Amino acid sequence: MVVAPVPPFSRAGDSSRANQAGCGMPPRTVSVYAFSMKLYSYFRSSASFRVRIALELKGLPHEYVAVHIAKGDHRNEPYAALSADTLVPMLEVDGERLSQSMAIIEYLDEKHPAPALLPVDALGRTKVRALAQSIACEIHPLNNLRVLKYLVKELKVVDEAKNSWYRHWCRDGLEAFERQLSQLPAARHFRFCYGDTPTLADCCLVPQIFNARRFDVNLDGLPRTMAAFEACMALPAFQKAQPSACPDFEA
Ligand SMILES: N[C@@H](CCC(=O)N[C@@H](CS)C(=O)NCC(=O)O)C(=O)O
Repeated sequence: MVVAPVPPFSRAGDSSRANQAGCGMPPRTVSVYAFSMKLYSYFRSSASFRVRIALELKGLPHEYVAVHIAKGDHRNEPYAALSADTLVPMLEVDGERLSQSMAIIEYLDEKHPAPALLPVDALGRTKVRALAQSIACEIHPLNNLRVLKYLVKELKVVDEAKNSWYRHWCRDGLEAFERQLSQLPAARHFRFCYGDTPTLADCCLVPQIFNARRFDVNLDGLPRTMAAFEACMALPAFQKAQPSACPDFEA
């Protein structure tokens, strides 16, 4: 099946590990496969980046559908007719449309258990979810696009003040994240946020550090956090999921 691009979505083919490793489909080509999963994403969206990481870690083929949220395409048809919350990411799978990155990742983890993104024990799962939520529920909601736009457009905040807001809440949240990591009993032996394999917590951490760098947030004095970030970025799955590897990437 040939899938033609439908404006304003750009369908960019499969960005999965399976495709990039073997089938030789370069980015920006039209897909010739019918994928059972379709990810609506924006290269710079950190919530989408979380799901891209999970899909890559699990090697799940999917079609990438770009939604240009900076241009407002998420609030207009055709995306607005598909997505209830008009946010990215959205994953279409088995005729269902799934929203909320962490719910999507947990769904993928249940349906495709290997490699596991949550520990086998209840305590471990709680710790990993707490780390993930420190990013996704504490930092990200204060700093996402619509909040920053509201500060500037409605509250008439100047750009520098908006950036200070971003840096303040991001740094504050990452310091809390670092304290959480340092309180884990076995933390000093962990390669990633929690253990020797990436978890949901790493899926959330890495995109947040990308955003922090984009906004010039001071990342000094966060040794465990940054060690986990570096360990993740040494893995091909994280490299393939990063914004610059996305078909809709803009420099
Ligand atoms: N909690 C949601 C957050 C989704 C979200 O806010 N996505 C951002 C991109 S990272 C978005 O679509 N922003 C559009 C806007 O703020 O208008 C999740 O984890 O999926």
